[in-house]
Amino acid sequence: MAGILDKFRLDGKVCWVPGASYGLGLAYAEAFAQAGAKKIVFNDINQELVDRGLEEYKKLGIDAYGVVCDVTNEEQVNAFVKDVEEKFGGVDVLVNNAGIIKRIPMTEMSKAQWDQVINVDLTGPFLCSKAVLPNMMKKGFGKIINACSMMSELGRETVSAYAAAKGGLKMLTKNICSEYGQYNIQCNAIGPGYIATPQTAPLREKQPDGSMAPFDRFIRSKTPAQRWGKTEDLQGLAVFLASPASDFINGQVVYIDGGILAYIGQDPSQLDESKFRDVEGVEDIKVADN
Ligand code: NAP
Ligand code: GCO
Repeated sequence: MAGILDKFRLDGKVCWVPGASYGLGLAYAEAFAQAGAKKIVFNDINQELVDRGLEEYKKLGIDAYGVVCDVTNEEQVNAFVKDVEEKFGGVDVLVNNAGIIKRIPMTEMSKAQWDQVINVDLTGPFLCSKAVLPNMMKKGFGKIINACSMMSELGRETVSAYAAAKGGLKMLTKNICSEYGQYNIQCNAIGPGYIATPQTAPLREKQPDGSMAPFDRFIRSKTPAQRWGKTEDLQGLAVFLASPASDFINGQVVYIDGGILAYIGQDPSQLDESKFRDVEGVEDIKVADN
């Protein structure tokens, strides 16, 4: 008799994770493969990153398919989705993971910088979702998981474009749920807290004297767990939202933040560094600023 854990399996499913050469996207894809996914497909914005990703997947024993595709380029997105339909039968699970951030005070941010963030973080998920929905509607099955954020709920200095995009992505999640739930398509979002990846590496960089970055101390004071998240902390939720176990969950943002949104925080100067359960072994890939 099939047990409850079978509901968390992804057997036979083709999973597409844009921007999965490293970071959270790679972690999601690895988890999907372990949960039995038939094929992992991914894209990144240049061949060097795609090759890097293919290397990583090979090391993990995952036979992934990766090509260059910019999620802001509708022609490239549609060509990629058609390619996957012809090669592997179409996308069953889409995680709209690709994202950038620009940390610039709004009064100093150019329109071009604003547009770039909105294009990748909000228009990209629109284009990728629009491309996969027709096949999902035909099949009568589909999972779309958006990469929301603390900034889908909260603001902070210098991240106006990112927060606007992630807030919009929360509402796009609800709208895809509303419009396509009737086709047995579920659209939810993962709302990570502060996770140790290349995107947040600048926030954790040690000071010249070797002391902790002020923002690092600040985030630990806002997080009951007093630590940054690790990419593997999010794998279980990603598999859950991609699997039949979540078929009656739709339009939700599930926050996985170590308690940040529930906690007013404590005085950073009162933190006892000896108690920190540090995030070891996080490879902070130095990536050029987007
Ligand atoms: P990351 O380390 O910066 O990785 C983002 C990935 O997306 C990279 O592979 C990047 O490639 C790719 N990408 C960027 N622009 C793209 C485009 N136009 N087309 C295709 N791929 C593109 O980010 P992360 O920390 O893993 O985060 C992944 C997602 O989760 C993002 O949407 C982020 O906003 C969200 N998130 C992250 C955190 C966190 O604390 N890390 C928390 C909440 C939400 P390039 O290297 O070429 O840019
Ligand atoms: C920042 C961080 C955050 C995280 C994440 C939090 O500069 O505040 O990059 O935006 O990436 O989105 O959930």
